[in-house]
Order: sequence, then C-alpha cells, then structure tokens
Amino acid sequence: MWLSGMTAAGVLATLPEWATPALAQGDADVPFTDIPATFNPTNPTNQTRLLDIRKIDGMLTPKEQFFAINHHNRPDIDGAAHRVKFTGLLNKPTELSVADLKAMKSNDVVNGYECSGNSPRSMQGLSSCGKFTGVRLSAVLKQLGVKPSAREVVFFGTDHGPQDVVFRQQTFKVEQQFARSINMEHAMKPEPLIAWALNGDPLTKEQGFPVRLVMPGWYGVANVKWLAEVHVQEERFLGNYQARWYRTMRGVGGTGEESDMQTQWVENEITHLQLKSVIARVRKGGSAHNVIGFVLNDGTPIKSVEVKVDNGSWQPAKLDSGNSQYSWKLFTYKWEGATPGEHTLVSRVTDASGNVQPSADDLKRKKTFLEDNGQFPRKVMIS
Ligand SMILES: Nc1nc2c(c(=O)[nH]1)N[C@H]1C(S)=C(S)[C@@H](COP(=O)(O)O)O[C@H]1N2
Ligand SMILES: [Mo]
Repeated sequence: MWLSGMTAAGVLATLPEWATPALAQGDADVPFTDIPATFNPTNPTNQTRLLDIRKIDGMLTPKEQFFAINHHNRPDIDGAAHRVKFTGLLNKPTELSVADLKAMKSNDVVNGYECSGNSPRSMQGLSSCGKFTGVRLSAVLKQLGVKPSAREVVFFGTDHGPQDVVFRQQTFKVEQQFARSINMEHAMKPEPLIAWALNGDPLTKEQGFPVRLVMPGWYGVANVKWLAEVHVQEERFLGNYQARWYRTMRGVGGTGEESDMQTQWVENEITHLQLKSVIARVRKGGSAHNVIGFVLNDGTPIKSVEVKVDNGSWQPAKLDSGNSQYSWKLFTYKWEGATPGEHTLVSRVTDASGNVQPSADDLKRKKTFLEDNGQFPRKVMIS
C-alpha cells in the first residue's frame, strides 16, 4: 500500500495511480544521455503531439500531455449539434447525437496505445494511456440490427484532406475523409467503444471531440477520432489509411535476401499492438536507482519484464499492481550498486503466449518502418 494514498484517519481517499513507491518524494531523475538535441516535445505541431515519457508519473496520461496524431485538419465540432450517422446494411439506419449515445449503458476502459510509427526516433513519445468512457459499439449495432450479409464496419472521421491513390502507373490525389474499418467479428467483441470522455472529462479537440472509436489493444490508427459515420457493408474497405498507408512488409523464410525466391514478402494491415516495453525514467532513491517503464500490448497477460544493465544478465522487473488488461503496464526495476559513469539499460517483455519482444536485429527483415516494437536501449549518466 502506498501510504500517501491514505488520509490521516487511515481511510483510502483516492486510489494511488501508481501502486509501487517508485516515484517517492525526494528521489531525483537521473539524466538520459541518448536524447537528441533536436528532440523537443514541448513544441507540438498542429498534426503531432509527443508525450515526454520522462514525465510519466502514473497510469493515466493527463489530457494536455496525451500524444496526438492527425493526418488532416483538427475539426472544430459543435458537440450539441453533432450527429453520428449509422448507415449501410442495418435494419434501422439512423443518426445519433452524443446525448443519445450517453443515454445508453456506458463502460470505461483504461487503454494504453501508441501510433504504429512510434519508435526510438520519436523517443517513444507517440504513446499514452487514458481512461475512456463510451458505449459499446456492439450494443449500438445490435440495437440497429445488422443484416446477415454485413461483414465490415467502416468508421469515417469528420476530418478530410487529399489522399494518395496509387493505381498501376498512375498516382493521383482525391479529397477524402479519414477512414478505417474492422471486420464484423471484431466489431461485435465487447471491447470497442464509441467514446466521449477521456479521464472523466469530455474529449479534447486533439483527442477527437465529441466522439471517437476506441479499440483497446490496437494501434492508434484504428481509433477513429471526430467520428462522423459508421457504415456497415459486405465488401472489404480499401481506403488509404486501411490498405495503403498503414501496412507492414516482412520477409519470412529463406535467407531474407531480396532476390531469394524462398523468402516470402508478407504484407499485413496494422491491427493489434505488437508486444513492446520501454524504459522511460531512472530515479535515484537512497542507495538504489529505480528504472521505470511501460509495456504496450494487445491485452494478452504479461509473463515477465526484464531489465539488463550494460553486459549483465536479464533481471526481473516488477509489474505495477495498478495495471489492467488494456492499460499500459508500468514496471519498476530496482537497480542496486550503480557506479558513476555512463550505463546502458534495456528492457524486454515476454507475454503468456510466449511472444518475446524482439531486438532491433530481429526486426531487420521488416522493410517498412511501422510496428517497430524492438528493444530500446537507453543511456544514462550516473554521477
Ligand atoms: N479522424 C481521425 N482519426 C484518427 C487519426 C486521424 O488523422 N483522423 N489519426 C489516427 C492515428 S494515426 C493515431 S496514432 C491515433 C492517435 O490517437 P490520439 O490522438 O488519441 O493519440 O488517432 C487515429 N485516429
Ligand atoms: Mo498513427
């Protein structure tokens, strides 16, 4: 029990956000020496906002720090006038206001996720964890009646812009809304929410006000913001952000040489989060140092997180008791006997299905830059 969560009377006033005492008062951050001089998370653009992971101090990322990515404009929407259209293969196509959605049974999910482009280049700052409140997508679809031929659910944002179309020898641009799809099987699971709140407050404009899709355990791109229309159809949806911009190509089998016919070049859509751990902070506390980080994954239980110092062996880190299935999973490793000078720290996560976070070397046969879940060695200076 973290005592500062108790009142003088000994009654638990608020649940501590971070159950382990890793961020005790009086501890000091140890500086990282691997952060590029050009890295400036306090200077966000109107398309990207990075989280400075050195500032993580609990489970929920404050809304004004929450990472944000948008490909087009950030639309200004009148929340009271907004309607989400439900169209296509439904018995009762309709339009619902935010008030209509809020009148249905609401659910919370603590969802930790990242942009599939998150990587060491952005110091892993395209990631956050928030508590989202919304109505189950499946409940809305069931209420409207899904026709038997329906296979795919497409989500359109209010934002739009010129999108690339590459067709054989031609490349051209068409003005389109941001859109993504999921299949009916995923849509009918209990997890996806049409959400209107982040950490108990209305969504901010950056995070998709007034309503967005939340897909727990999926990469950021699936979480369509500024939701304008949910369209149910039979055919696969092949829009720009589904079929072209968000995919990964990996070499499987053979030698991996590009000319080797035994190697198969497999292309996949960006869907569930790949297993990743990241060291975010190192804090000096007494004679030891606390190495603090987070895991992102698809919701599979975590078997272990380990930390390696310089050329030492992998040592077990402790997972925080406040973690939940779709949250990011905070961990702490107590580093004893750190000597003055520069050290390299790296973490590695293993899930209950036996997946192990790959090293950067293991990912060499991934040709495209998305889904970089490689181990992330950090350099710190101990004084
Ligand atoms: N409507 C809309 N939704 C969107 C996007 C967008 O450009 N437009 N960007 C996607 C991408 S690429 C990511 S990584 C996440 C980021 O979610 P966040 O802003 O809540 O962090 O939003 C997704 N949802
Ligand atoms: Mo993204």
